[in-house]
Amino acid sequence: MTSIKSNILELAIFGANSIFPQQLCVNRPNIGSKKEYYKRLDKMFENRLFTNDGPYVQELEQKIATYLNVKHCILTCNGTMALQLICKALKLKGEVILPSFTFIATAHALEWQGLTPVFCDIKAQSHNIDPDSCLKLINDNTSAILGVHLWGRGCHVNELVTIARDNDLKLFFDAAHSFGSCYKDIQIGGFGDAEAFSFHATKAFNTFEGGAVTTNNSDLANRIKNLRNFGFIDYDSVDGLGINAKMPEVCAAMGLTNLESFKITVQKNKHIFSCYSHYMNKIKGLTVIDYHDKSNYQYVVVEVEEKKLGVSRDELICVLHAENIYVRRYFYPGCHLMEPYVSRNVMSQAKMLETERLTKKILVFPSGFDVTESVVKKIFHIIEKVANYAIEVKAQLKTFQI
Ligand code: T4K
Repeated sequence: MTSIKSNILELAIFGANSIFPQQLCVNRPNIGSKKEYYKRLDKMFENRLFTNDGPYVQELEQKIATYLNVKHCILTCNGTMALQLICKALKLKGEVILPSFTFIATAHALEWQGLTPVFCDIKAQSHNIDPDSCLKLINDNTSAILGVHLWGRGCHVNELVTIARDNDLKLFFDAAHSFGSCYKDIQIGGFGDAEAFSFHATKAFNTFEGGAVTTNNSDLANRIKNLRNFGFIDYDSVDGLGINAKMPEVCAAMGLTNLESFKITVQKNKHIFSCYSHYMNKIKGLTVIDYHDKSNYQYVVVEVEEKKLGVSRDELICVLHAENIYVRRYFYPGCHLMEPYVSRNVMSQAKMLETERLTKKILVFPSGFDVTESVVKKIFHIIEKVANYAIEVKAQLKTFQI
């Protein structure tokens, strides 16, 4: 009894100090060589070219297109805008089908373009859009399918290509998580009509804030380039309703710098991912979601089985947050259960059985350069204690406020 007590008393929910003095976060930004970055900034200050398709933007576009093996890369101010530019350039109307299990920006981008997001379910194993669920939602108002390569795992591209072709629909992808990832050994970036990347600070490859549209369609690329810059087609003529979606030079300079160290970032991510897999999969009730294709390994996603672990996903979050381990329950509760969509009774459109099951089980763990094998080991020991003393932990959490 004494050893049981001393063991659980080491947990912060029982009053001990948090195991980590500072918050350990999901996806801390990766930073390449600061020296190289500052050199680029010095040059930018000398040139006084800060934005509007500057030299760093052009250089980064060309380097990304080469790296992703796609004809065109158009950099944008963020991933949400990249999605919106694709919608506008493809002249989409009416309804667009997308998975509910995604970051809310995927749906909001459609809504901002006056389109109606229609949510479909996902496949349990892949966490990605279920083509059968998608097929059932197609009607005369549907203009496109928007697949999401969640966690940097390619979604069911081949099946979606067939559905889009057979139903005369546009097909595009939210590749926000997927820079450097593959679908069936092919680099993500050239699938469908276009793909949208996010280069937000939390992504494997970041430009502080930023994003890109990639496509093999030259006409579409031209239209997107013009739309990104207010609709200007030359020095002073405008041919349509454009917007300001440009990436500034400071961000492109960060992108060029981070691209140089991207290989190291992925190696480091892969190492940390394998540490998590090694330790967490030892705990009954935790399963680390594996990557089958080449990936950037940015997201460490774990499914929590309450019956086997002894505590629920949300109880585990309370314990870990008290220890300064800031796990996240991305993308709870699913877009269809968030405003403005939940008030529209979109639930009648499709059953979201897998989405709703998964959003109650998922935990994303801290990753990035703060996380080392010894950090993962410490996290493992905390969860091991939780599993071993689940009854005591549950009882304590009833009185505990975070
Ligand atoms: N589609 C999908 C599937 C997406 O996941 C996203 C964005 C988009 C589209 C839209 O792309 P963008 O328009 O954002 O380019 C974050 C990001 O803001 C968001 O970009 C990302 N997905 C989403 C999955 O995660 P939050 O609300 O979780 O961010 P926040 O501020 O809580 O940051 C997460 C953790 O990262 C924190 O615990 C601390 C750490 N962090 C964050 C920032 C910004 C840092 O350590 N340093 C930082 O500078 O949304």
